[in-house]
Amino acid sequence: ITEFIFNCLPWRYCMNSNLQSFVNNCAEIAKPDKIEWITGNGDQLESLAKIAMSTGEMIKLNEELLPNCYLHRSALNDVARVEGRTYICCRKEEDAGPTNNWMDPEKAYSMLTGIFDGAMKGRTMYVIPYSMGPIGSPFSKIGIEITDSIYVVLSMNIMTRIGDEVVRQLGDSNDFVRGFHSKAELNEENRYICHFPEDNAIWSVNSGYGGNVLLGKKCFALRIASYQARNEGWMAEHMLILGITKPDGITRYIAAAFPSACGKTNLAMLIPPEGYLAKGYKITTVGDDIAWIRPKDGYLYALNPENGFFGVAPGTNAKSNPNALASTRKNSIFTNVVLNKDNNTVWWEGMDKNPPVNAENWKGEKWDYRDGSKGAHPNSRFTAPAVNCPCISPEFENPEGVRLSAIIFGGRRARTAPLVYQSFDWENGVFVGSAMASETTAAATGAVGVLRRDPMAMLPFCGYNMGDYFAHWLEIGRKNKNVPKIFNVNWFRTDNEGKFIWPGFGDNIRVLDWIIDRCEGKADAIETPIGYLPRPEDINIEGLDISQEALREILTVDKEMWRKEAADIREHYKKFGDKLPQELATQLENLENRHPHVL
Ligand code: OXD
Ligand code: MN
Repeated sequence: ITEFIFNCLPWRYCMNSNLQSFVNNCAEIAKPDKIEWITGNGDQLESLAKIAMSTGEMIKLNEELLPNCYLHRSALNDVARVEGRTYICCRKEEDAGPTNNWMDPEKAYSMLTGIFDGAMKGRTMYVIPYSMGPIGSPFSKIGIEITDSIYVVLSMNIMTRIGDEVVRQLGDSNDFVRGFHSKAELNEENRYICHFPEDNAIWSVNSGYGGNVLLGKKCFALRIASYQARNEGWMAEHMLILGITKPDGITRYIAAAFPSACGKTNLAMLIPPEGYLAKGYKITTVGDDIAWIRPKDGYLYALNPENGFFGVAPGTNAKSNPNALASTRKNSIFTNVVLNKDNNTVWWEGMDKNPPVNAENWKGEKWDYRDGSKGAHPNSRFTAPAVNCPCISPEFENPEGVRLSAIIFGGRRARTAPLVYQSFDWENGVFVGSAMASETTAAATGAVGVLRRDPMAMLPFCGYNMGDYFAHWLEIGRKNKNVPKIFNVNWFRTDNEGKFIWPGFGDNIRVLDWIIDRCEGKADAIETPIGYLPRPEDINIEGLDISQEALREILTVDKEMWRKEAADIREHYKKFGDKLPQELATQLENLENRHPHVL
């Protein structure tokens, strides 16, 4: 069948024999009725949207209020990343490491070939050429995703740069990531997200959830790319990138790693409070989820490989993140949110205080908010083009990336971690990142609110042995003289009633301000066993409703809690065995030893 199909293809696609044989092989296994190449052309995308509307896969929303926007509902059993079914398939189990599921590549290919066999019968197979990063940038990399889902095609069009131009850029090169996706029957039992870093390949089957199927995102830009980055001397990280412009008019750049659904999008799009705006502070967004970071002249430069935002909808509102909300007002796709039947728009918990009365919940059932049930799924999402974002950085398309002043780690910790601290140096910063912990969220299946160690927020995304990953971080610091300073933040400390102490959102600029001043040697700090902390008076709380006492509380290092923390890190480190770099073992000892003296 494939010979016939190829005869119908535009000639330029036939130029690259590697590409041809990849598509051929996938078609032979999945046996689609038809193959369609995605050119990126507007007419093609529009007609695909029409097909998706006719099958119910997408619901067109109000053209006046939400032009060119759609609602998509996933299968009920398919609403988040499935870490338990996500595999790194490399030849040696040790190379996947203790934090990844591992499968032997031969075994994985043979099992998956069985599941993919005939999975696209009666369907069209779409071939999406895409670039992670601006097309042609030396930072960028090309992928080809094969899929039988129009939702995937339209979402990839938002999240990446797709189409003919990418194929032209690829030329006859064999350097592309081979992504093979089929929703198959959306059967949970046969759902697999498998990565073959040694082959530049990803096979994803029986899911339609963004994080599992938009293969450019987590699968390529983090899992495969982290492996490539280690071999090639750069870094692929789960980080937002923002620019902070100070009253002096100079913009500094910060990258920050927080686990999924801990506010990366909110921090990346922060709007400073009035007083700060008046002084001339401004935040611009380079990225909200992924940073590809390369050393140059001893500095680190970061680029966002994505072209859109795949953000968590609940809690996004005109106050918490007006920029994200504005980004979703056209050319966007919403997944698993509430449908307002009166005006054909969408709603989610935390959007405003007026849930629609005539509405359908994320499952498509008639929904009455008064019965107390949630209308949107807690992991419901928007997929919005970056160009829509009012505060998108002028450097967003810069093919060289932006030079980083600081790297921030953070997570949700009701206790223990203070509002902010600075690591003693790069090596100590790597220690801080390696020990990062956060209470789990709805972004992945499993229990919510459980504390887990999530090093550099990469636990679910590191494509190789995490011990080697720590070593790679250390090496980057050794080889580059002007690496960013490393900090840790925690916006989520609660009081005895469980209420957040720090206001967060726009007021987080008060902390970023201290961070930048520290980078430039302009702010004071006190030395504690865990790093440098601001004194309460070093954080500007003008116009804030927080007492000095409360601020003092979130800026203290509790001796007992940190003793427990150190013991828990020791436990966490055990799983890396002799892959744990000696430097980090020493860092832990240093932390343990500093306690009796300083506290
Ligand atoms: C995401 C995630 O969707 O981390 O960004 O799960
Ligand atoms: Mn993420």
